[in-house]
Amino acid sequence: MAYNAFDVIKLFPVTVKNESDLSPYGNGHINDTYLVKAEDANYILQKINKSIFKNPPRLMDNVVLVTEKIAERKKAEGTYTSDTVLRVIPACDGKSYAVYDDEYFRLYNFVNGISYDISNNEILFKAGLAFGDFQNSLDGFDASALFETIPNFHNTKKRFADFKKAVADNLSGRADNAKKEIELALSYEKATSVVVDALADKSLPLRVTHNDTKLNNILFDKDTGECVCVVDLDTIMPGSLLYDFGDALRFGGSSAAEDETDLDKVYFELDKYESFTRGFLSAVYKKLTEKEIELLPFSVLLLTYECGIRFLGDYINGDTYFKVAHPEHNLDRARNQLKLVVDIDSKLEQMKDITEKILSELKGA
Ligand code: ADP
Ligand code: GN1
Ligand code: MG
Repeated sequence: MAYNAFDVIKLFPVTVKNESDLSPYGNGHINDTYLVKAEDANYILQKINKSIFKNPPRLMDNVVLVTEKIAERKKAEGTYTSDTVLRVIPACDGKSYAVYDDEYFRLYNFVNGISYDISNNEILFKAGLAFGDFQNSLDGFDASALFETIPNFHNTKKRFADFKKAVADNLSGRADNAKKEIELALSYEKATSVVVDALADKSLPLRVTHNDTKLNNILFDKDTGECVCVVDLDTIMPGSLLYDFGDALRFGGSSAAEDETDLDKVYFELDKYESFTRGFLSAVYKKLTEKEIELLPFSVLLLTYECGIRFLGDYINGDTYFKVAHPEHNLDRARNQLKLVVDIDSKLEQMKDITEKILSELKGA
């Protein structure tokens, strides 16, 4: 680490007495996150991963735009409080970020809530409501006002091409350790064009979406269990609502953590699908098109597959993208996601029946 977070925090208008008042925080795979215990309150300091987000100032323009819009909405609803709504704390020079040693940092208020890596039905229902409500809050957002922070982020055709290139280049020399997984991944090529092509021919609507709806990007009140706030706004861009639905269930619908290595413990849980879907649809069902509804179950397969090939490609590329805790971490994650893909594939009909049941309940209600 080429920087000392204690020096970085001096670029922001908060008073922190000791180095020990800053500590690594959370389980994100991308940015460096610290809890800051300042004199007046707690904060979250983050180093933005600039090898992934190539233009941090423009990324921060997005984050400021979106957080301000959400704050306005909460104020209008009368639900705004300073520790439940995410806020960018400007640096001493007034910018939404600070530069230290050629790296970009930002400060947020600490939102009083906890995040989960493994879920139960109650949490998932609330997560569904929260992501559905978040999707509604992006409605009417001018997509052209948003910078595309990672172009082609959920372009599964491009992801597949990148994966094939990783296998062909085999930069780490580790492709031989993953022959079975590569073969399985390649056999799903047909799935990769379904959503991308439908967005291109406009049979699916382009919306503004969160694009990284994993459960630990929601903060819950640890006493009441209610969802407090959706965080990790770095990938808010135009996309399909199916990305947010599918990615949330990729993570939340699993019986196990994303890096569980005992694959007998990894399967897709239909009751979790039902709980999340009930929450999500109760927030958004009125605006869904028929094609979006039809593709809800498939989107879970697609986003799980996409993540699986991203992990596997990163393993073969030599772990240049996701943070890893040990050398086989990305391979473990990829095996886990691909196991889920096969299981989800065998459950698509049941997922469809559950979706229809929930929709008819909501429409009858
Ligand atoms: P990454 O892109 O690396 O996933 P996140 O922005 O998701 O980074 O932050 C990592 C974790 O830190 C989140 O999963 C969440 O648990 C926690 N977190 C992020 N922002 C806040 C905040 N403002 N208040 C409280 N916790 C936060
Ligand atoms: C990353 O940033 P984080 O940890 O919330 C990744 C997601 C993946 C996820 C897999 C910007 O999410 O796309 O689905 O890991 N975020 C980015 O756990 O690539
Ligand atoms: Mg995150």
